[in-house]
Amino acid sequence: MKTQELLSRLRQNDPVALAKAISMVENRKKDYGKLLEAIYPLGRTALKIGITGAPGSGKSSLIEKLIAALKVQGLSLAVLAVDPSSPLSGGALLGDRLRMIQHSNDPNVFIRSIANRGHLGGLSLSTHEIIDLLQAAGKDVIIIETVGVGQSEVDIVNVADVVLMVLNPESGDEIQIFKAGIIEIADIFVINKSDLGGSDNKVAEIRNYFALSGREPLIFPTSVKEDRGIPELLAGIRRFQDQESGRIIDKSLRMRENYIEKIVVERIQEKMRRDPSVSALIRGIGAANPYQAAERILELLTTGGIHDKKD
Ligand SMILES: Nc1nc2c(ncn2[C@@H]2O[C@H](COP(=O)(O)OP(=O)(O)O)[C@@H](O)[C@H]2O)c(=O)[nH]1
Ligand SMILES: [Mg+2]
Repeated sequence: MKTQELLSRLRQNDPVALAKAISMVENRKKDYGKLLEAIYPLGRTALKIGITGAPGSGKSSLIEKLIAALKVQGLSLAVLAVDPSSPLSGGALLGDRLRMIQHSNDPNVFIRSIANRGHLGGLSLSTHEIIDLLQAAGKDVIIIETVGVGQSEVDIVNVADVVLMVLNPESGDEIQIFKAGIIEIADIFVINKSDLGGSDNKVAEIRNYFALSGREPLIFPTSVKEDRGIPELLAGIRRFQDQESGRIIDKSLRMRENYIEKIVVERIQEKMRRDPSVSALIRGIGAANPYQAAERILELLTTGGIHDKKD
């Protein structure tokens, strides 16, 4: 498929073209950059919902319920499951729950697991790019599930309009998330597994945390097991989207800044890898003095002295 044809099929929300475009971008295949450039300007953007929380808290189970509820509204949906890549396989694991939906072969729900090769410890650049491709395809809602550990959890704010943090009534995660300040990135708290009892305590704990700052946190108890609280949560997300629309626009400007920075860093790294004078510098003075070598490389960069081998 030629890039032009791929693009026009992508714009028609063709799942085969979408999958192909994503692979092309993930694997840095020839013309991937042209394809990404050509999808702009994006006609309209999707609501991007980030879902974070400890493994086992019920993120994938909740997503399955949210999808079922959004699907009946006739919306086109996508789910990205961001997994820390295994150093052995370099691949990503898709949660069982999501695998089930994927196998249901629903054309209105696009599900993709993406390995997080980690860009400066955060979400990899391709996560941003895949979200762009999904938006070009006209998805209405994109849900991004991150494994609730490490930097990808914090970086979710750079791709999501609204961040949900999933907690459980009995979990002791709070101490950790309070301490690490991760709690601050959440727009909405979901106390899932409320069927286990004790969710009131958890709600109080979160309210307490924010009492001093005067922030009124949005908290929704849910139970996937007993199918409770999902419509309320969805309404809460929509309300947040309406009431915070100004903040969401501000935030998307900052997200764009973060995205551009990631693109620039990647392009610089690519150029450095391809320039023989850089490796000569590294092997030469770099062995004796890494700081001097770095300065010289920066000099080459700023004076346009770095050249691709191909040039
Ligand atoms: N009791 C109870 N179990 C739940 C609920 N939601 C999810 N689970 C279970 O919790 C486990 C982890 O769920 P999963 O969605 O894979 O969690 P994730 O790792 O956060 O994506 C599964 O065994 C689910 O069946 C709930 O509301 N109540
Ligand atoms: Mg999961």
